[in-house]
Amino acid sequence: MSQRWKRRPDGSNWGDFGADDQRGRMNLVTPKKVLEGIAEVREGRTFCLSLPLDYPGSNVVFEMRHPPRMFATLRGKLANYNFQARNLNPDFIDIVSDEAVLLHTQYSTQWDSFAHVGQEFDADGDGKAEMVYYNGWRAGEHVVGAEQKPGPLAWDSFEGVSAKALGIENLAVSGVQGRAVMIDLHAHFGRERRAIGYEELMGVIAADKIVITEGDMVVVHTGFGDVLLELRKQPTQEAIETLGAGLDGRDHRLLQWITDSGLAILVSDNIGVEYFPPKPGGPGKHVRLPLHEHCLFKLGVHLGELWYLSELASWLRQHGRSRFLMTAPPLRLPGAVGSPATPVATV
Ligand code: UVW
Repeated sequence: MSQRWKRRPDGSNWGDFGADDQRGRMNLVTPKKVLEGIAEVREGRTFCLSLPLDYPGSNVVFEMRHPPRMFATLRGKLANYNFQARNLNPDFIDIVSDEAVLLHTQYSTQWDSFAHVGQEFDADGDGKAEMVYYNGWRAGEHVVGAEQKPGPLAWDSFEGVSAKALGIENLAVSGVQGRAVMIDLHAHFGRERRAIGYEELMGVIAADKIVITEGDMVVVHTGFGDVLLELRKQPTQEAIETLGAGLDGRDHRLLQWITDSGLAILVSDNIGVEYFPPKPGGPGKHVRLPLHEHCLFKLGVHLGELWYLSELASWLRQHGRSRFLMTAPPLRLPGAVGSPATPVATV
């Protein structure tokens, strides 16, 4: 396939992994990196890095994202839940339960695919911006939007959306296993609300003697996962706006560090990895979410958000370590722009 763009965004790597690439920096997670991750397994101890998927609770964090809703499937006209097989044959004694779930894919512990955030950008060089995503894949043609079809239920009103390219299944098939490195901001800044720029990040990396090499998966602990658990599914606007650190996407040196470090993916236990709501940008046209732009749109770096990292972070600190084996596939759900995850750390 020939390249889909004539101009690529400044600072992007479009085309470097091939004209059709949909894996981005996951290309750097080679068999050697998986073996490096496995070499970090010394105790055989595992940590679940997911919140319960019904956290944060309510829709206060993002108005459009709601907790999972579960439904019994139907068996004839009966709910297929505690269903007595004697309804099929009086001699049967089995009972069966089965469900369907309405799951907002980015409600809780999740991955962002590259189809999550694109940009109005003049990739074909005709002087007019078009809607494009990583590597020049296009809105409409590849990331196919909804017909504005009214429906009786909130979730079927805009049916038919699908990322025909860049969907999260591309991440799933890569396995998402390799060496990961913890940066523990919480150990240095506590729950202070703080936009972490390049200088502060480098300070933490130096103080904790952290080494990141090409193809490592980087995990940033802010303590926000504990905040959410303590709020017991009743998050408050105040907690969201006053607690926890985030990476400062408006700091160009921090973005350049993401480029130069060779990190393959970037994860946090906070809402959006980056400081959110972001600091004001501009003047002139600019993006709302600069770290999302840099990672998802320019570099092909998947973002993991709302993970649960506290137990792992404290274990690593107690044992003087920052590296571990991470295994974190999303759902292999074709066409989805995001996915819940149940990541596992092994030390
Ligand atoms: C933000 O909007 C901060 O995050 P996302 O949409 O990736 O969950």
